[in-house]
Amino acid sequence: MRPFQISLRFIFPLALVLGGFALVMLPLVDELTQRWFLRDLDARSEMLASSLNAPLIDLVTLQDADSVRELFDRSVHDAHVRALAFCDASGRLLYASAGFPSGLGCQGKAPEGLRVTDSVLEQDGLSLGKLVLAQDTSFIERRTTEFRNYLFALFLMMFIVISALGAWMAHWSWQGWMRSLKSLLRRDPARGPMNTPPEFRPLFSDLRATLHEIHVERRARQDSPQAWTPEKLRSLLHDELAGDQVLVVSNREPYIHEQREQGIVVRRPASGLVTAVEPVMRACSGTWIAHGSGSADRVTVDAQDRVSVPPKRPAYTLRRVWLSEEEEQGYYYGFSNEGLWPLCHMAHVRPVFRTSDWDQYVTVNQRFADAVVAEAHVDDPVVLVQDYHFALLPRMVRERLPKATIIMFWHIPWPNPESFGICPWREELLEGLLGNTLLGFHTPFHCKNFIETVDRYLETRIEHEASTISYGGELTQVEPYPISIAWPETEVPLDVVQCRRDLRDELGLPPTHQLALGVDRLDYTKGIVERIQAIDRLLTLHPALVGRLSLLQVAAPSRSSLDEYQSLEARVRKLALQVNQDHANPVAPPILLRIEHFDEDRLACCYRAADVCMVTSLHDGMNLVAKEFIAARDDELGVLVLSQFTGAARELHEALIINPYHIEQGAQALYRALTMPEAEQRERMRSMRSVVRDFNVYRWAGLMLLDAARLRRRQRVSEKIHSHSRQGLRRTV
Ligand code: ADQ
Repeated sequence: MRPFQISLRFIFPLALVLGGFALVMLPLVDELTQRWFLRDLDARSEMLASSLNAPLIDLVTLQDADSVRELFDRSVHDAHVRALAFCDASGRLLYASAGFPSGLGCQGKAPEGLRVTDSVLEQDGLSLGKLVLAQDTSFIERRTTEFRNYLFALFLMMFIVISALGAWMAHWSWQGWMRSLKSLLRRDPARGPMNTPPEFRPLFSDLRATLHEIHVERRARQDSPQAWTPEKLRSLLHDELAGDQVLVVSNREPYIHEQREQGIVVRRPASGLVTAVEPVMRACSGTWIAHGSGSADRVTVDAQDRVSVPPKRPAYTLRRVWLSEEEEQGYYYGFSNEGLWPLCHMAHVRPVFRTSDWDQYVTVNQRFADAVVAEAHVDDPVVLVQDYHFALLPRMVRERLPKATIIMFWHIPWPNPESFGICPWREELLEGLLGNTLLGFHTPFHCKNFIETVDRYLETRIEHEASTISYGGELTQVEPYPISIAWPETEVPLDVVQCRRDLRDELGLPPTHQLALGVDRLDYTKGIVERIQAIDRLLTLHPALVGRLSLLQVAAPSRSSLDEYQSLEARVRKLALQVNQDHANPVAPPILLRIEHFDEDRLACCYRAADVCMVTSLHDGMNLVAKEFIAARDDELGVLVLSQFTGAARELHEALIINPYHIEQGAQALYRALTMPEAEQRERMRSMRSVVRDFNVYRWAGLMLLDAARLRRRQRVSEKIHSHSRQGLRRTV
């Protein structure tokens, strides 16, 4: 059908052109042929007249009427000469051949179908009279019509032949394109750029990249997101990974036991990673292996270094791994946070690489890999490795448990190959990561950067369209899985009005005081300095807001033993002080800086009490604060100002998106947020809430585990095939 439609697009213009051409040409051709025939007749009549001239003069002079008539009758045998006559000088008809029209005479008008010409006969300069020739012209009309018909038939034939040829070519080309496109869509590995039709070659990689993006997006949209709940995740684990052991490895533990004056307390760390992985562990009752960092951690574990968590309603096992101070310094603070963290974030802080840190990184990765092997009571557990602290662990586990399904999620951005290339141990890190079965990033862009980095520094085979990397005979699938939060379950929600009042009371602010909120770990990637500068700029531009607006910045202390973080804290404190001095007023300081960890409920209350939430990261894998703010706002009010350099900006299009480096722009966005009508706030918030509710953390984990289950099934089938063929071979031998 499609080639036929394409052909019609060609046939219609062709018919118009040929039809128009025929309309113009046919009358012209008619006229031309008539003129040719008449000229031919005239030439013939001249020839006849000159051949009759001499005998006729003799016979007329002799007045031999019979001979004249005989001469005339002989001459009219020419097909086109109907009759001949002779008129004397006075115009009297003297002789005429048989068939000379009676009424014609010497001066008469020729009837239709006849052409009359005459030729003067002279003797010695004296006119004897004239020879009259009557020629039949009816054949001219007949032949012209015939010629016109032939010509018309020729045009018609041309039209039919060209149309048929065009339709055939369209059909043939269409079939070829469709075949190529289908094999591209089918991701036919045999169809590399060289086997693609030449017209597709320039588009080949674009087409494949686009197809992959469409595939990812379609998969994201088609998986009935509303249905992703803890129950669905549980039943997925039950259906897809029934009986399989699930182990999680992360640096940060989900529960920290601290020794305080009043006794042992349990703390949950401020970490996006913990927020995201905890619901998975609750759902699958597995084992979480993490660094025991709390002062009371050792006294709360059993003989195998295990403790059941969450403390109030135990659902899974936490296995603690102990690190010496030196190890923690080198592996965690050194290589992970002074090396890899700045290496992967474009925040203009230089990475520091020390061999001693690297050595500790290798040792600790091995320690955790040993713990995984020790905790595994099957030979093919599902191991979920979290983050950049364990780039080497996947290969270490793979060497000891070759059948394990190792899934790793990289929670921070992946830089471009040039940036990554400055790491002295880049090949080792990449080899470690290629021990994974599945490697996840937040965005397709980070996946692309990773694949390009591998391509640059290792000898691998990369299938871009399938997003797989083959290294040393093993396959790693690289996919984007945008992380999210657990949508708050419908317990009795906190009252927004109450939260607004309570928080303002606590901060000593008037009830109508406008509040912007920042919640982060105190990290240089989060753009806290730029946020305070934007407030400063706003108050300079709109002095009427002084005393009516404050930024509550809640910054959880983080990595505070590192110089870079200490100087950040000092800078933030100094800047806050400066801004508060510059815009001093009797009502409230513009910057309310709280460098402390807030518990979950207190944080939820802050989100609800705020008019604006400011997420101004200079670079961020995802940023969960943005999503937590949205989830907390069941009143559908409040505005999110969001940095374009966060993964979240790819999903939350209704936020006010800013470039945090552009302080002026940040101030303008903040002003727009503070003055935004409620109707617009509702519209934006409603739309973002539906995104965050549907694309929640259960879906993040679910999609990753579904992919892992699919890869696991594939691996089991191929193992069966191998073992059958080995048995067959043995029998044959
Ligand atoms: P983080 O860099 O830690 O996470 P983010 O995603 O914002 O950044 O998560 C921070 C978490 O800590 C949030 O759950 C937040 O509520 C909590 N938090 C922050 N400050 C707090 C405070 N003062 N008191 C209490 N809680 C606080 C890394 C990557 C991110 C990625 C996550 C998840 O850097 O890009 O989104 O992992 O993959």
